[in-house]
Amino acid sequence: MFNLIPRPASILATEGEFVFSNETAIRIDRSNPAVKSLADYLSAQLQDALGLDIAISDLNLKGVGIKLELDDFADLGEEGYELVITPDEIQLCAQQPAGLFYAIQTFLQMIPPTPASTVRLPAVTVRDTPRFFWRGVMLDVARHFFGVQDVKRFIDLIVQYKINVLHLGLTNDQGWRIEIKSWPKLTEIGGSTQVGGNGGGFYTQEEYKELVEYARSRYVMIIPEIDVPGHINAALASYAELNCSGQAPALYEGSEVGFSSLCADKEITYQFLDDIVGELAAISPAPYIHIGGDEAKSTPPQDYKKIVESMQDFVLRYGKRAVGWGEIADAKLDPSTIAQFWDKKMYLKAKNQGCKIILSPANKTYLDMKYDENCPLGLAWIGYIGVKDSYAWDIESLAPELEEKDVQGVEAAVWSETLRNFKELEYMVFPRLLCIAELAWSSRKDNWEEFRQRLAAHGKRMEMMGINFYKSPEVDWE
Ligand code: TNX
Repeated sequence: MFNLIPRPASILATEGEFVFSNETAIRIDRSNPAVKSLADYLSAQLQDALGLDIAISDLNLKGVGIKLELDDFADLGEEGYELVITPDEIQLCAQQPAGLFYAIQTFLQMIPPTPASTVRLPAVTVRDTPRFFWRGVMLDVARHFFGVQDVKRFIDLIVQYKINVLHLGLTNDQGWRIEIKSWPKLTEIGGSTQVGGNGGGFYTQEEYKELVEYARSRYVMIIPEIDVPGHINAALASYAELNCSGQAPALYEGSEVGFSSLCADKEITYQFLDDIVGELAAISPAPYIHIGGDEAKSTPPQDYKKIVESMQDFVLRYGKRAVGWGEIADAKLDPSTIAQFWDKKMYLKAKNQGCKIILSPANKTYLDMKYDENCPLGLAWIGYIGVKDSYAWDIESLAPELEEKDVQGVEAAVWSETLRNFKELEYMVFPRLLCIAELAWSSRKDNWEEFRQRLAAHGKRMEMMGINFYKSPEVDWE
């Protein structure tokens, strides 16, 4: 009926309809600051969607309205919600503020993208809880840098589909994007360029905190990634003493992978990692730090283990849990560490060490892969990924040895070697991110035909938001 993405756990049509008017107000208990700011958010979004100035009034006052309420709904958990539309009122209820935020996202998707002068919503009861706690997307800001404004827009776009983790790839061969005060040349030198030259950039710690706060207010957790021991040329170019040879290599503006490595035999390598994790832990409230670990093709296996294990130790010592790409399972992992699986059966070694797994299979979730051979952007090393490809998979088809409980969640990845600006990024991310979001939130019901029809209705919505999405011929866009 409403073409919601992700599909809610249950949706039941009831009698009648709710009609918006000038008297429609948002009604809340003003003493709760989280609810108050959710009401402000909803009011601003409705202003955009309907052109109606919707006041915020007190829960106890009589009148037609949209009620936002926290109550004791234990079965809704941290993020679940109930959304009830009747002819008399609209109720958004949850146990926790995050649940209310998702009720709001669902509600906003119910409003027609090009509303008539009088907006009517059919009566309905929605009860909804997520499948996974970790519904993520990784944004590579190292290959091409995306500034604070771009990242904020990205957050605004992804939360509509109930994504709650933004993993920022802050370092790579081509750039170091986060200020580290004890190692200032990382950004002075290492942040000065990007793929193809022309630009570069980095976040100061203040800007990073601003992003974290912006994300937090939208119930998104930012996970910072410092990729070691490979993908490290930007740091090696900034500090000669980090190199085994003692010589700094040139900055790198190409797109190859696997050629750089930290030096396992040097004491300074561990001082460097300790300093970075310490500064990062101080500005990042998220309980996880991502340590990379992928494609370290120039690091001998013994050195790889030594560096990954030390990095994991620093992360634990600063009170965080480590996340790393699947390869880290070659090292000895703490069971609290999470392995992000992208290829082959990498997940088995991690599972055998008692670790949880994040599903990011490259052939389904790497949103920098071309849609098809005509796609002007993107890479194709794992093949093309059409919209249906990113939708039609699940744990049992992908990783039959894993059970639902082994899986921490699902994460898409937006590598940016070929993505020079935000419009190009949007083209690769949308609509495929909606497929991943559905997989991460909705209990599974693999039905491409049904999903494809719901997706068709989102074309107008994405247009209204100015998203440069790919109008895939697999979907009959409305
Ligand atoms: C693989 S698989 C990478 C990235 C590249 C990406 C390009 C993995 C964890 N890393 O370094 O940017 O492919 O598609």
